[in-house]
Amino acid sequence: MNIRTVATKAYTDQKPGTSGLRKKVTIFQQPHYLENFVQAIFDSLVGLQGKTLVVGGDGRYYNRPAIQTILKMAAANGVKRVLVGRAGLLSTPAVSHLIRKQRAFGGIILSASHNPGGPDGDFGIKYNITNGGPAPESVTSAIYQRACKLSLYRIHNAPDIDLDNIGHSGIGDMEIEIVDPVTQYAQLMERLFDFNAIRTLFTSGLFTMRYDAMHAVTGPYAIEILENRLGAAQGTVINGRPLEDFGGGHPDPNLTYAPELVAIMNGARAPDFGAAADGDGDRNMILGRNFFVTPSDSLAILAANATIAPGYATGLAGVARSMPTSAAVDRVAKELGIECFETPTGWKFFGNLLDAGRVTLCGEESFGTGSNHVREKDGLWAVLFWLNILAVRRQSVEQIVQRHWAVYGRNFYTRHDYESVDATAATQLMDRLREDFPDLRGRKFGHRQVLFCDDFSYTDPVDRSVSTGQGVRIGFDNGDRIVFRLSGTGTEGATLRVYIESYEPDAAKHRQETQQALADLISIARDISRLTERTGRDTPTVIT
Ligand code: VG1
Ligand code: CO
Repeated sequence: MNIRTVATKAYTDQKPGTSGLRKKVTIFQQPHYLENFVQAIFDSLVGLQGKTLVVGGDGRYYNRPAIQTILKMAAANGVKRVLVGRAGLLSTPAVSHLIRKQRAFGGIILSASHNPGGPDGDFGIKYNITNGGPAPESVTSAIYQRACKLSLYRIHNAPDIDLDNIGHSGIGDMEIEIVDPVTQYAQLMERLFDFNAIRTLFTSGLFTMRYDAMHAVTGPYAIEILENRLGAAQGTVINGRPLEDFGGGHPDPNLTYAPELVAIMNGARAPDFGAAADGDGDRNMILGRNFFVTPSDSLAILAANATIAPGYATGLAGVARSMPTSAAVDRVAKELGIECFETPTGWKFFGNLLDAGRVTLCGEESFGTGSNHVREKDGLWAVLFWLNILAVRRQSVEQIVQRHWAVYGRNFYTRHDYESVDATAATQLMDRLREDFPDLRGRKFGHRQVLFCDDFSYTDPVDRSVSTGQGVRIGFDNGDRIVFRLSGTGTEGATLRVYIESYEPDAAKHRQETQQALADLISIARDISRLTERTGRDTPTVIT
């Protein structure tokens, strides 16, 4: 046999966060670090032998060597077949789709999503289960437990596999198939959306778009779908070539990290529609001409207009949003008479609701929107959904949003991130906030009074599993809300996220600038948490 069993020492820091294990590349490059985690995954999966896995990543630095290692280890651990995206590329939603379509046992995604890449950047690895979705906490904690005790891993002594050509190969008894990363995903999109209507819009000469792939994984998907299949002008997709360091950028589609697209959309003769996706293709940003659509509003608008798209023509079973996401979609759900769920942050919490058929659309304030078509959030899907709505309604992005607010009211919303804060200081800030609950309850801040404060805890309505400590919520009598959370995806110190929301029914006030409209609440949030005193920061690193 060509299988080697390698003695190794356990690493005790391999605890998956909000979305898989994310660390600096240099951490992953420590001896056996990647191998240990992969073996911990394989050891924790009951029934993996003889089954199929899907493997791919966002193309960042270390993607290729990691895939080679995973293939050799999969062969040594009894996997029967692995599907790999050509050049090692597969977007997160495309992996989710392939797992489902090929009835694979699961998939491994190499990505640190929106975190920067390159030798000094971040790398990540996450495991997705048979339904195509991120492993739930029961699985990720089993993997972590296993990693803490690991003493050996198995790997096949095989040469590297050619990842760049479509076709079949193998290692030992294990078959490997290199597949086109785009084709099956594009077919799925064609089934969900009215490609004819969108093509007519693009070829009318009255509509232009810019899509920023941020040199990350969605470039090939967007070029094939938008330009080749839908007839958008060449050059609609910018930064379309995946690069190992994302061209030095931060592949996070927001107003701060996508400055090129933002400048185009705010410039002279701006296109009608702008969009971007993140490193692994599961996030999206939606822009109109000189107009930004908050992800929370985007979710609400997709829900309100869902039946326009053929894939959702029969209506929605229900909707779900993460707790910090604004309640804009709740109002739509109420109007539609469908269920609306509030889950902890992270897509893994939507899986059970989607599998049980309780919800059709889900979303997070962090630029994530998706549906039951896969079990991940899906950036291009959201962009195509918007295109379908634009093609049918023939109004501008801004008009669609303004009219939505006129009907439902506007949930003013912002998130302030304080990145790379001292980890102890951040933890203490959260602890103190919790200690202050009794004192905060009922307290008055100008015309507002604190109605409730708690640490969000969630009981999954399907399997009754309980997740605690999911973020501090402070709710006011007028519906305003402040949420504090520590990020579970960062790799340096701690990132404190402060989420601020205020509902405004009066259409005359809907055109206010967001930071201005929320200025009061923003300063209440800073006072309550004694943010500057406790973190040494007086301004956020990123505002979305
Ligand atoms: C962030 C977002 C969360 C999202 C997660 C993964 O997590 O807030 O909504 O699901 O990233 O997105 P955190 O713990 O840093 O707040 V991605 O595009 O990295 O897979
Ligand atoms: Co992502």
